Amino acid sequence: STSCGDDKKRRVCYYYDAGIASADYGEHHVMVPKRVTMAHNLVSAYGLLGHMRRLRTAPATESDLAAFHDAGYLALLRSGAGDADRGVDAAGERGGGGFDDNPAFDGLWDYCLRYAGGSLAAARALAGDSSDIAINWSGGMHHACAGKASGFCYVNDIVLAIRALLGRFRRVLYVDVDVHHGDGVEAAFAGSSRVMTVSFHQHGDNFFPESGELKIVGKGQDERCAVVNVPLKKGFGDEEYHQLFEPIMGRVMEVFDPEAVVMQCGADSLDGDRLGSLKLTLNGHAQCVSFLRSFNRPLLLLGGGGYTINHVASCWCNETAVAIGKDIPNDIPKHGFDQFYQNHGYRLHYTLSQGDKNKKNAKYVDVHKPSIDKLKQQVLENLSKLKL
Ligand code: ZL4
Ligand code: CA
Ligand code: ZN
Repeated sequence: STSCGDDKKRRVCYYYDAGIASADYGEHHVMVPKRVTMAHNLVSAYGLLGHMRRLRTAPATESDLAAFHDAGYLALLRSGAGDADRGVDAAGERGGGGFDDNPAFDGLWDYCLRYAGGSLAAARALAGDSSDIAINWSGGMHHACAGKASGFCYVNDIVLAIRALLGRFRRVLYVDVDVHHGDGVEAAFAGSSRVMTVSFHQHGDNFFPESGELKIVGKGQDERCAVVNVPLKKGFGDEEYHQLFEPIMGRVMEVFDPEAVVMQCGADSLDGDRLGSLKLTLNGHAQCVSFLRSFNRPLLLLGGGGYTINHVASCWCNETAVAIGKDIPNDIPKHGFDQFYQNHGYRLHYTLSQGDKNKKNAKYVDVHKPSIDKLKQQVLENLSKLKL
């Protein structure tokens, strides 16, 4: 069970659209939208639905998406749906780096409208003050740009949600714990002093998308640019992560003092992820949520990456419980999807045996551990120089 920062209850609303599960990136693709259904089934099996207001399923409209995306790109996305031979990168450009990352598949347009609709409905619930915390685990697609798909993301629901929040709140903080750099959201708000973006991510060895290095503020950079990046090394686990997360986010809350917080809870920063090489436990990941929750500002929780799908489902179910402020038992209740958790003895909090990859990454951590304090100091110093 996870400590919840404080015992005060929150009004939580929750978005789930069963139509998301039918989205299929292709047989061998690593992104599996059905993981959101698995998370939902766990949430339901643990009896958490009774503690939240369920948001009405409401796909976004094309004009909702046009608040950020180029009309030409949206037309391509809409028409490209169902044409499996065509990628939707760089306005239809063929080949190139990300072609297989972002396939055009049957029902793609509908999928985009549904996950974006969830993040918009959740943002509107916070803006209308009907909830303290709003959840959409199918959102969090942080790489999508105004005119192109990137990194499995076609429509940037996060940018749309933040824009909706800006109609009501003066300053919105974005925090991204996905193992990848939140480049699309950062780029969308880099010129705005009303939105600060913070991303923690694995960095180095050409890890996608390669951006998000630590920036030294004041050296040719725009000092008003409220961008914070915390590049991490392979193998970093709970201890290394939280040596950075709490001090940095504590200072961010002080200096930026946001009226609302949007958190991308990508579960690919967990130990044993198929793509990421960080080693957060379920509790280490959830501690990020409970820490931000403890500041008691309107909080939007979104999904994101996560490629070992039973870990993803466990993670987001656990974080739904954290949002509500309810402890749940480690033994997974019997339900239709429980065979997925058999390899972990039907336990939510899984432990992994030390594989080869883990041993290699452990050596990496030893080399980089001494530099964590220096990284922290640099980020804190940058924060003190920001002119907001
Ligand atoms: C796959 O097996 O690093 C896609 C993607 C499809 C199926 C069959 C095709 C095989 C791993 C990844 C060839 C695919 C080659 N299939 C894809 C530079 C790359 C060029 C494209 O969590 N190839 C690009 C994107 C990253 C690259 C990560 C994270 C999203 C998020 C938020 C996006 N792209 C190399 C890869 C597979 C695949 C297996 C893959 N792609 C792993 N990392 C990437 O931040 C949701
Ligand atoms: Ca990140
Ligand atoms: Zn990711």
